[in-house]
Amino acid sequence: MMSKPSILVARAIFPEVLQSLAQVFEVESNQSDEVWSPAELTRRMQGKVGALTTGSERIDAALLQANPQLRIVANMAVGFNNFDVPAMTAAGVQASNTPDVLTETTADFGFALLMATARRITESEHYLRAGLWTKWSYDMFAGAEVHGSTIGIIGMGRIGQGIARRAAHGFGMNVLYHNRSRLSAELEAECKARYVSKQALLQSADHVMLVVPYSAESHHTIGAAELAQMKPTATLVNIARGGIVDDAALAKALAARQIAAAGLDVFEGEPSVHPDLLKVPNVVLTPHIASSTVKTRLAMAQLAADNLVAYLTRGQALTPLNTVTGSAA
Ligand code: 8YV
Repeated sequence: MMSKPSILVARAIFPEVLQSLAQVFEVESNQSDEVWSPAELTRRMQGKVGALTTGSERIDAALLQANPQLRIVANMAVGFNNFDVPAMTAAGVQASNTPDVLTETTADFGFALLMATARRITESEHYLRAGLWTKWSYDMFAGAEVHGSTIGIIGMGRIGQGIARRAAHGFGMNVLYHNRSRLSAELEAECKARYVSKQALLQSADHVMLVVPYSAESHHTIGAAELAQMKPTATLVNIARGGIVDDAALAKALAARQIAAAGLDVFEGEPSVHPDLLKVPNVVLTPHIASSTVKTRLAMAQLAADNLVAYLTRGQALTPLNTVTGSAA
């Protein structure tokens, strides 16, 4: 009998997904969810033809060079800035991600963070828990209106469009967007979204939502200069990636009330959070959970696993990020 191909599952995942992988592969797993250094990850990859990673594991030229047997890395995330895709292609390694299965769940969370930020939900809860609530008052935690206001979405991919639909159809919001390319007229009409320059968006939006993928080009899309263009009553929400916002500049702007509030699910250098963000009250902070419902995280893990099986048994990934020559199983 032929031995099963060996794969690495680099982080803890749903036991049922691990079990399904074990039917097809010899699996080395990490169910204790240890955080491996790059050197340890490189070492664990030895002898593996496939790997399942999350956004926290970096796949770069050095790791690929030390593992010439590797044929596919399946990311359990739609974002893939942890992958050096050109290096993977050059090394003949298939890259895959998990698009679509998380779109609506992540758009829901973007809206949740927008509501919590505009309506000061966590700030007021902290006040109540601290025993400071002694009486009702007319302006207690008075926040910004959401329904009927203007949202500016930067990054109009699948998740951005999901947020636009919620904003336009559910909350009667005026939707502006900025993106590298314009949507088709049909999609713009469906999302009731109007394309504007980044500057016009920053100047007129009551709520700015960031849903752009991270790249050298999108690094610090929002920094001191952009924050200065926003309305003093505006809110900013980042559900995209750390590094898209200059967190130090944002903390300063929040402390100075240059903008009203921010909601952040992602951070530069996470899981570390800029200490100045922890000091300001007008920011809602969550630990990178936008896709985290049981159903969606299971679907993401299953799709990543299915990519490994499809590529290593049939030579074709389901949601590939690159084209690899000589990919036959
Ligand atoms: C993941 C995400 O949970 O899909 C993405 O790009 O940011 C999240 O949904 C995270 O990257 C862990 O893989």
